[in-house]
Amino acid sequence: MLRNTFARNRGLPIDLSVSSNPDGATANDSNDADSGGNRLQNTPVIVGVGTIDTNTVEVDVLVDSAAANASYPIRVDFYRGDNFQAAEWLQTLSIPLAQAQLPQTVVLPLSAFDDQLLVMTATDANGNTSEFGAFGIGDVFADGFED
Ligand SMILES: [Ca+2]
Ligand SMILES: [Ca+2]
Ligand SMILES: [Ca+2]
Repeated sequence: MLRNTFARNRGLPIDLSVSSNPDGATANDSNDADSGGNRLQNTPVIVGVGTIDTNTVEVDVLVDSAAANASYPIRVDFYRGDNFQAAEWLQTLSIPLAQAQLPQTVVLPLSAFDDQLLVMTATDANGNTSEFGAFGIGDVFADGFED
């Protein structure tokens, strides 16, 4: 399922739940101790925005999954988003066990925000993929970049 596009789906392209029924967006829980489909793997969250230049943007991404609750390394896939769907795969980050629950800095093409949203998934080493996490361009420019 990784690196595919999901633009033709209706509703959430990935919807994890405790039961077998879709239940809409599932909130992240601290340390990711919850269980259910795909262990209810927490979605990646952007916790900081760094240098922005003409072509790239630096972001800090965090996956709040304790080592006991997910199999490391955890991979994070970044997509140019479109209406909360993943329109185009951009790049992958691997978070090793030694970096569990620590923010990771990645440099993304500014084109990641061409359709306003950066979309991310986290997948643990056992193939448990999270729901989509999204981060908006408005959040980037609200983070002290505006003049
Ligand atoms: Ca859900
Ligand atoms: Ca969770
Ligand atoms: Ca969990």
